[in-house]
Amino acid sequence: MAYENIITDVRGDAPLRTGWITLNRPKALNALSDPLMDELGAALKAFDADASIGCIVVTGSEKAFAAGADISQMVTMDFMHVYKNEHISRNWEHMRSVRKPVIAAVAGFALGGGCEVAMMCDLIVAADNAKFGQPEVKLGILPGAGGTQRLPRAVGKAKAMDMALTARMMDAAEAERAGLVSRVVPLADLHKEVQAIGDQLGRYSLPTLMAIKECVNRAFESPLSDGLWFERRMFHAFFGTADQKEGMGAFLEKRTPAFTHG
Ligand code: DAK
Repeated sequence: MAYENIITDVRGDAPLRTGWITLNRPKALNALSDPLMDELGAALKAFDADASIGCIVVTGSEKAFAAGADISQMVTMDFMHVYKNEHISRNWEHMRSVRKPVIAAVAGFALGGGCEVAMMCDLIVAADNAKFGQPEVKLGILPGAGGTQRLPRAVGKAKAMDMALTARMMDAAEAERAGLVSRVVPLADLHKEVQAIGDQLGRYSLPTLMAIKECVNRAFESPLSDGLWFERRMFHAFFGTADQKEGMGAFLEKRTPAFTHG
């Protein structure tokens, strides 16, 4: 598929490489238009299905990860249009079905839908110029792609209410303190640091990474007892894998494991 709103490329030197998706509508600060979200979904699906890829990175420009859903596209929409066309859910939910780890590499603005897309990723690595916010209130709408649900789970009610009710932006340092982002790195090093994570994941067993992701996500969907039960069963299942024998064997033989992803 030829893309017009994103750029894809493959990077890294680990056995499993990293699929990069760069949001590329610089004139609109990567506003998340329908065509862009269609392409993002297609690229995520393609990398998820590619056996040579171990993890996926979603990034934007130095100025903006994404400044939100495209306001110029939404301004004339009415209820029946968004309802009948499944506005947002139709092409924003692909991220949730990706089984490989997805890293958001965020520089600049991650606002509204941009912040929500970042929160749908598994980890967020922020450049020191990153700014996160849910400013929808200023437009007379509310966060509609998970902002009222994922943000309080990440940063707690106090910060989430502050951001969503007042539209206050959080800088990278505050976002790290609050638990929204995993790491903050200098802007100049963002791609290098994120690729280092990609290379590290690319040397692990992919099914193990996928299972860890499933289990951690389960923590947000179920009571503790169910989550622990799910984790235990998954843990038991991994004693049936070649990668468990290889990982433990390699440790005891003091060598680097050569995982076969089986
Ligand atoms: N949409 C469309 N265009 C945008 C945009 C956006 N979200 N953000 C920026 N742009 C465009 C600007 O209009 C401007 O275009 P030109 O005038 O040059 O043609 C260009 O990008 C550069 O922006 P600025 O000139 O404003 O740049 P500044 O550096 O001065 O300011 C800013 C940067 C990020 C602070 C500012 O652009 C800004 O406040 N942008 C809007 C941020 C925002 O309000 N984001 C939330 C959008 S609402 C739904 C679920 C979810 C959603 C909706 C519905 N349903 C379930 C139905 C999600 C909604 C949102 O995300």
